[in-house]
Amino acid sequence: ARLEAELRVGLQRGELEFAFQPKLPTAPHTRPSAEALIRWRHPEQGLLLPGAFLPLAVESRLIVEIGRWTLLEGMRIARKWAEQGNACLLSLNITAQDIRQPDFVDFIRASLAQTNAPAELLEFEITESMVMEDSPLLAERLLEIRSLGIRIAIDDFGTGYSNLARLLHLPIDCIKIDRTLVTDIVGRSDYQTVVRTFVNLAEGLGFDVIAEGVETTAQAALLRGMGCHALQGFAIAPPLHEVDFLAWLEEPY
Ligand code: G
Ligand code: G
Ligand code: MN
Ligand code: NA
Repeated sequence: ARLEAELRVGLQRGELEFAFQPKLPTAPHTRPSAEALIRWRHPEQGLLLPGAFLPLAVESRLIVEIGRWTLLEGMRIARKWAEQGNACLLSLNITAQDIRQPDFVDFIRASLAQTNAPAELLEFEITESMVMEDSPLLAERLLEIRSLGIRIAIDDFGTGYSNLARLLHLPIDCIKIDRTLVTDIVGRSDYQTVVRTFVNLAEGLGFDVIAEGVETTAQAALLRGMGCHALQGFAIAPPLHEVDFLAWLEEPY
């Protein structure tokens, strides 16, 4: 309860920030993109990862405020980077609580207008478990968001039991293969079969496929060979401070 009260205050005091983890395309001469990952710069405890504070926020209304912070800050940064000549697709993590807000789409529309962020430079990551819930609301909201020009990615793909037919009714641009499949892929031919199947599915349906949690060059080589469109993980780069991410973008990748 103490940490929760501190988080409420910290949110107002500007103690939340993003780390940026690169996503490296496998095709040559294609620009990398980034995922924004929330961090809390706690005055005494230092930099806290989402696992240390998001669960607290979910139990209260705070998760809604954090969702709004995520959207506004993400848009502000996307616009700033574009203005600085560093235009880069930025992915934001959207929660089930965000999507359920009655004014979710209005808030996004208003925030785009307020921040002047280019919608084409934004992607929303929603988890596979949200897709499995099968609510008509989700499809409706995603269609509205997509019509604003924002891309949609399915996070943690392959962990739940997605109703694959449901994917056909959602406006999806990308699936992110969950790290549990990536971690052991080198020694597991069955995992390789599953990932190859996801790549085929994505190609047939016109999505991109990205692998997350790529930690070794052997995993990276295998996933590249299987046709994944992009790689994300410690083998490429860890989540970085903004200045370090922008420096990384300047390097030959
Ligand atoms: O940085 P990392 O472990 O620890 O992120 C863990 C999870 O926290 C992510 O997979 C995502 O679901 C959630 N998360 C990360 N960044 C954000 C954010 O900006 N907003 C919200 N609401 N959730 C986030
Ligand atoms: O949105 P999502 O749940 O995918 O959040 C990504 C989280 O995974 C972040 O907290 C990030 O720090 C973490 N992460 C990023 N790359 C790797 C990796 O290669 N290995 C592991 N174990 N974790 C990673
Ligand atoms: Mn994510
Ligand atoms: Na994920």
